[in-house]
Amino acid sequence: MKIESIATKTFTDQKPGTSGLRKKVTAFRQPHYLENFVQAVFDVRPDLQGGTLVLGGDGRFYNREAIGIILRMAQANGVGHVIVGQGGILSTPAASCLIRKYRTQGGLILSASHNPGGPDADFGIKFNMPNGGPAPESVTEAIYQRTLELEHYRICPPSGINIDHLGEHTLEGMKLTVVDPVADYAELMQSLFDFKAMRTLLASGLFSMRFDAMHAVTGPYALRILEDLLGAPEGTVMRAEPLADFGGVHPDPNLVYAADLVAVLNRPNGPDFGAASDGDGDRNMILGSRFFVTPSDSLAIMAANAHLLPGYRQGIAGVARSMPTSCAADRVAEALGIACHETPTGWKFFGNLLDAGAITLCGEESFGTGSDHVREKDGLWAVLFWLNLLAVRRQSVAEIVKEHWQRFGRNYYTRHDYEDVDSDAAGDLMQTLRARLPELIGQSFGPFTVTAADDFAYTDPVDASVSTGQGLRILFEEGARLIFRLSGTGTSGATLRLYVERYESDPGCLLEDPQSALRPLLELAESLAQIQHYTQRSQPDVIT
Ligand code: G16
Repeated sequence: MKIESIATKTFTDQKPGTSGLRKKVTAFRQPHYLENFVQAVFDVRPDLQGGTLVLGGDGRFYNREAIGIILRMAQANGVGHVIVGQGGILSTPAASCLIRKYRTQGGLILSASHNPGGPDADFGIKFNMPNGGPAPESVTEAIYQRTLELEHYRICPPSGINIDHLGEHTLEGMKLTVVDPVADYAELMQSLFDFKAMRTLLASGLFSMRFDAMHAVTGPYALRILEDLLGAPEGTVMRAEPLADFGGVHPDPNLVYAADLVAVLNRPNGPDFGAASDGDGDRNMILGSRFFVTPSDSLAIMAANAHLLPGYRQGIAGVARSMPTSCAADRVAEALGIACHETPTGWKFFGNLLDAGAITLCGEESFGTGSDHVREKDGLWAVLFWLNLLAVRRQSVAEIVKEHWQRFGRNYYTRHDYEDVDSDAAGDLMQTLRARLPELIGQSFGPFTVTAADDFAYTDPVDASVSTGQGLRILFEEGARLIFRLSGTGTSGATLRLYVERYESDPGCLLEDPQSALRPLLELAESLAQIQHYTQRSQPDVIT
């Protein structure tokens, strides 16, 4: 076997963020850039030598080229077996499913998630561990350190293997299996949910749904599961064909970027249930007829109802949410007598808790929910969870949510994003506010009295690792919170996220518009942090 050792130069910007290395396609296409990062992964994960690697991505621009390069590098680095999705396609949760099912030594997932695709848009790569979850900070840091010192990478010449052909291929020194990207994942979903009940609901003539795949990776998954296996009528899945540039749409399932779906659900006599997923299929948005379910509420409602679904009939061990996610799930956990863990933003922080059996469900405000079935958040899983729930409870989405608020109270919640802000200005805002935090404690601002203010730090209860600098929190009496964070997933400038929450238990005050219910806190956030001054924006780019 011919192995070439290619001289590379050091790149200083390959530090993974919230979820792997995300950069512009133009950065990844610089000579040796992708190769440098991939070689660092092989160097810090020696188990891959002679081991099995799962490989796939969300089909965005540069996916196929990158898969070709990684296959040649895997061969040169002595990987024994690569399992690749047909055409290089794997949704992020499906990749996690394959890593776990075939007990592999890990996986490389190519995606910039909800960020746009195309030659001038975004790309990304991350390594997932043998448990199927994103590498923890200790591993991403080791990969980063290795990228800084690498001088050569190893690569074989192109093999001419066609990754569109299903089945086993033998390359010199390495086995390659091209798998149907959907089959194993669909089988896992059938083990968790009551497909018969969902089929009955969809065939009843009393219910209809729409799923927006946003021209991203979930198209083939949704077509197979919703239309083929569950019998939903053709056309239920909209924008089903995965495209390298996502058809020019921003594949982020929220009220702004999935506006077409929202419009369908807002029509008189529109569908009863609507859902969307993102570029790589791990995020979800849940809608009812003229009704939006916040991801934080969705997690709480899942926790309160999990026992109604086959995969969770025995109850849930515990629940976890990221720190900026609303505290709605905490109230359910308390009622169920189970623990609710608060972790930093980033799915990787749930991994240890899931592996230890401390939690069954977890979720984030950033449109991510999941369970112990894989080690990634899972968009279609969340959609099936809700569909199964609707089939069991035979109520509308809005009725289920409103009943939940009546029982547990409502955590009014919103997130305001200021995108592509000047990085220095965003840093200054955070630094100035951080310095003011100690003096805020005990102060009252109108009806709000500050009980605590800090820069969130987390000690993992399983391995005692510590993560600091995870977001500025200002906590008020009676469950109100203001949180400021800089995103770790953007690819240009800085994105400031402001998260605002207030708890309401008065049964007569549960149906207000969140933006008005939270207005006084939003004004307080502006006066404390001078957002307009630092960002030079009069309003956020995205409100969810
Ligand atoms: C990633 C992470 C999530 C995180 C989200 C937003 O999601 O996996 O855990 O909540 O980014 O992170 P940030 O606020 O730092 O931008 P995805 O869907 O992009 O992989």
